[in-house]
Parts: sequence; C-alpha cells; structure tokens
Amino acid sequence: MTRDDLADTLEEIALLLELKGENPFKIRAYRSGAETVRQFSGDIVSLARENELKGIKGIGDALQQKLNELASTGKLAFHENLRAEFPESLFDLFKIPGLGPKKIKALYESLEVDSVSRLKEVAESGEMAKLSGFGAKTAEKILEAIAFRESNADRFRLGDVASVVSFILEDLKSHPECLRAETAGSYRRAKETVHDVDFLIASSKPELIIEHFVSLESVQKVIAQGPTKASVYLEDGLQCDLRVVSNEEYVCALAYFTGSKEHNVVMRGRALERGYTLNEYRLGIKEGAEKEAPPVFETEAQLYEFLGLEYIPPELRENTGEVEAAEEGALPRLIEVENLRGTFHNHTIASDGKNTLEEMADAAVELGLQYLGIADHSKSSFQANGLDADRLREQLREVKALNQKYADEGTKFRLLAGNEVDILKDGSLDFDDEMLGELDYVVASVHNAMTLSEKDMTERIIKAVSHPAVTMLGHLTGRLLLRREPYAVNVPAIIDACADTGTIIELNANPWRLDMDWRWWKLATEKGVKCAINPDAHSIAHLDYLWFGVRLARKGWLTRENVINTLDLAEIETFLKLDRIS
Ligand code: DGT
Ligand code: CA
Ligand code: ZN
Repeated sequence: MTRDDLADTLEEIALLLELKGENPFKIRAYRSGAETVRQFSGDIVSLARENELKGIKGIGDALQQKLNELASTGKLAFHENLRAEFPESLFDLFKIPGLGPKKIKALYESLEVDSVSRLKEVAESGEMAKLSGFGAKTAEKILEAIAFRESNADRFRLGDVASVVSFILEDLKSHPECLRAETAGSYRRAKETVHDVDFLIASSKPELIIEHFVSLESVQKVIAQGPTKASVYLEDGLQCDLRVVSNEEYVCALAYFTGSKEHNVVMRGRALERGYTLNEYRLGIKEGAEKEAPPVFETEAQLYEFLGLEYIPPELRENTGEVEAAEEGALPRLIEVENLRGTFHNHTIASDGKNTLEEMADAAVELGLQYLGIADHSKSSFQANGLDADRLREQLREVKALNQKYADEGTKFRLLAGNEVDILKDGSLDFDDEMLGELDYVVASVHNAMTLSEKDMTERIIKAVSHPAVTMLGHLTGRLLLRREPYAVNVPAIIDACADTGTIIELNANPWRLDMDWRWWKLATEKGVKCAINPDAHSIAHLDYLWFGVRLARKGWLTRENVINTLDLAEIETFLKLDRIS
C-alpha cells in the first residue's frame, strides 16, 4: 500500500458514491480526504496503519477507520462491496478525459453505458448527442479522447516510472553476480514517455540474474523467460525487459540497446565504412576487410572514439544531427543538475499549492538552491484559488519578511516574488501594469480558452510575451502527456517573438508536461532564446521534478549557458534588476 493507493481508493469511492446519487457532503469528504492523503507531508501510510490519523485536518472519523483498514490489510470491504455493484468495464470510463462523474452517471442511467466500447457506440450513433447536457460537440470530443487513449494505451510517462526503475536498477546492481548494470532504451535516452523499460547487465552467471529478476517483488507477471533474457510486467502494467551479456559484450550491447534505432543505423553504417561490423554484441571485422582485431571496449566513450566520434550522451541519440556534431567535435557540453542555482515557477497554499512560503523556501535551501521563485496563480485562475492584487501584495510583504529573516541568519537564499499571471483570451495579462511592476518577475501562462484557432492562440501568446513585464512564458503548449494534446499554436512563431522581446521560455519540468517539448530547444537556442527549468511545484516534494527538467533539457541539447537558472543569486539579482538585500 502506497500513499497513492490510499488516495486513489478514496477518489474511486467518491466517484462510485456519486454514481449512486449519494449525499454530496459525503462525496466531498472522500474527495478532499484523497487530496489530503496525497499532499500530507509525513508518512501517512504508517500513520494509517498504526491508526494514528486523529487530528489531521480533512480526515474525519469514518475516513480514519477506512484508511486504517486499507493500510493494514491492503483492502477495504466498503470499497469492494461498492465496486461489486457495478460492472468491471465501467471503471475504464473513469480514465477518459472530459468524462466527469456527472456525465458518466447520465450515460450509465439513460443509455446503459458501462464500458468504453459501449461509449464509442453511443457517441458514433448520435444517441449521446440527444441526451441533455451533451451535444454533437461533446460526442466528438469523447470520440477524440477514446482515439487518443487507444493510441497511447501502452505508453508511460517518464516521471511515473522513474522511481520503480531506479529501485530495480539499484537492486540489480547490488546482486553479487552483477558486474555492471544500466538502463537502456528510451528510458536512458530520457524520452518523455516510454513503451517499456530495458535493463542491461553484465554477468558470468546469467541464469542467477534472470531468476532474481523475475522474482522481484514488484513483478506481477512473467511474459517470457530464457537463459539470458526475460520480460515481465510490473503491477501497473509497465513492461520491463532484461538482457544479460558477458562483460566483454557489455559496451556494444549497451550502445545497441540504448538506441535509438535511427542512431544505431548510422553507427552501424560508420562501422561498415571503416571495415567493421557492429551488432548488439560486438564490433567485428567485415568479411574480406584486412583489419586488426578491434579492442574490447571498457566504456561507450571508447567505442565512439574508435568510430571517430566524440562520446554522445544517451539523451542525444535520436539521429537529429548528433553524429555529425560528434564527428566535428562540436557536441554541446550538456547541462547537469548540479548546475542549477534556483528556479522560478512554484506555488504555495496561497493558490493551489500544498505548502507555505516558508516550507517551500526551507525545502529549496535544503536542496542547496540560492533562490526560489514563487509564482502562484493570478485571479482569473479561480479554480486554482488565484490571487487578486490585494492578496498578492500581502504575499509580497511575507516574502520580504522571510527574506529579511534569511539575511539576518546569514543564509544565502532569497525568495523571488513573482506570479504566474494568466494570459487572458485576448492576450492581455491578468494584472495591471502597476501590480506587475511591483513583482520581481512574471511567468505568463495560458490556463483557459484553449480551443482557439492556431492563428488566434499564436497571436494571443505573442501579445503576452511582448508585454515588457513578462519575464518568461509558462508551459508553452499546455499539453498533459498521455492525457491532453497540446493546444494549436505555432511554436516557431512564438520562439521568434521571444527572441525579439528577450522573453525566456520555460521548460516546465512537471512530468505530466515537460513543455516546451525537447524537439524545439535547438531552434530556440539558435535564435538566442534562454530556457528556465521550472518544477511548477505544488508541494515541496515536487521540487524534485527539476531532475526530469534537466534530463529533458539535455535531450534538447541545452548547455549551462542556455539555462537562466544556472545563474547564481547575485547574477539573477542583476538580471532581474533587483536591489540586493543587505
Ligand atoms: P520504446 O520502448 O518504444 O519507448 O523505445 P525504445 O527505443 O526503448 O525501443 P525498444 O525497447 O524497442 O528497443 C530498445 C533499443 O534497442 C532501441 O532503442 C534500439 C535497439 N533496437 C531494437 N530493435 C532494433 C532494430 O530493429 N534495429 C536496430 N538498429 N536497433 C534496434
Ligand atoms: Ca524500451
Ligand atoms: Zn500553469
């Protein structure tokens, strides 16, 4: 039982009660209980198991008892009985975006929709459009969502798999028969979503490693098992493949299974031109070529060097110019997580975050950052409890007081007072110039009216980034990976506008977003646009998203110089034209 298991169960109970038409207060209690569990800063699972939830705001007696049962036994009779009242296929409907509990309830009651296939049927037949509260447009949207879901059904977000992957990797590395181990495939290349996760191990006892791998606790089902390779499903359906090779084969195998396929094709071509063959196990001599036997490579760098190339970091191996650059010794020196000195886009309890200013600041100090930008939502984001000018000014005073405190105690750290200001439908900003002028910096983001035409959306954003108060553009396309498509927008035109106006573009490091997409950063840097890697943290735990941000920044060929939050505090103060705090 994890924290998410507890929260997901409460959320599902809320949905099912809603389908049954139960009392709204009861439903709300489960829903807000789920949220409390998700955001609680202590070890909520242990507290629930020990029945020590008393006094936690938002978790009443009934919920305490249910969480205790769930955490200590792994299941909850109340939940199971509730589920049994509905067909199993109904639960797939909950995963279709745009289909909230109210709509599911209406469809279920009037059209007996209890599965995705039935949903598709009534959307296509026109029956759905006739229901009150629905229409042709809704039906069309739902069909799009079903198609999107089908095409993404077998992919996972990098951020959702990262912790289990590093857990398995560490476990494999600690096996006594493991000589070397690494992830490979799209995970190692830091793709924003992965189909499966590949692991590679060097060992002289493959059968022991394989046996160990298939019996890992997180493995739910063994798909295939042979003497040197195995494939398994983890609990959430993530497929993991393991290959065991000899220590001599390890480097060629690692390069091959890291890929990408396109990168491999070019590498193999280079080997052939030089009279060698390259496959998943070794570099050999091409038939008929008069060559000395190639060495056994200790590192991937040696393999690349042998083929006349600089070492190419895994993130770049997509055949988008990395081999040509490596040949000329012109690869960029990619940014590393240690280069970050601060970050800009973070929320607190003032809007929809879960921690206070001070908690966020202390967590940033703990991470070794020199500055943390607070960018809570502005008033038009009322669903996120956005701040009006009065509340924002109050927050500015709090920031000032806290900064004084850090200065007095001699901590080299500063909160930056910003705001994530909504870009309104017409491209104007959610605060007047006077209010904007009082801020240290401004992140401007689109949060509503996402269905504008590409032309209108592009003009809207260009107008916003052209406002002199705007420091950076937040999550450029609004995409939610595997959930919501980017809105229609002309990215190169936005990049040009940012280049003209000196506006920074955010790399939103939230694993659901990773937006702006890595594929655009090369163009942005060519035009001289800087990047800000921002976790968009809504709690102290989310500050760790910086790690994903750096992985994707590397994938976008970004260097330390391209990323604004590698500047130290004094440099940022100069850049933002702020007075020093004495
Ligand atoms: P994924 O799993 O779809 O997110 O993406 P990858 O890149 O991890 O693909 P996967 O797991 O099928 O294969 C891992 C690596 O193995 C891939 O990046 C390159 C290599 N590989 C697999 N199949 C081929 C192939 O047919 N030709 C070549 N040259 N390499 C391959
Ligand atoms: Ca893979
Ligand atoms: Zn936002």
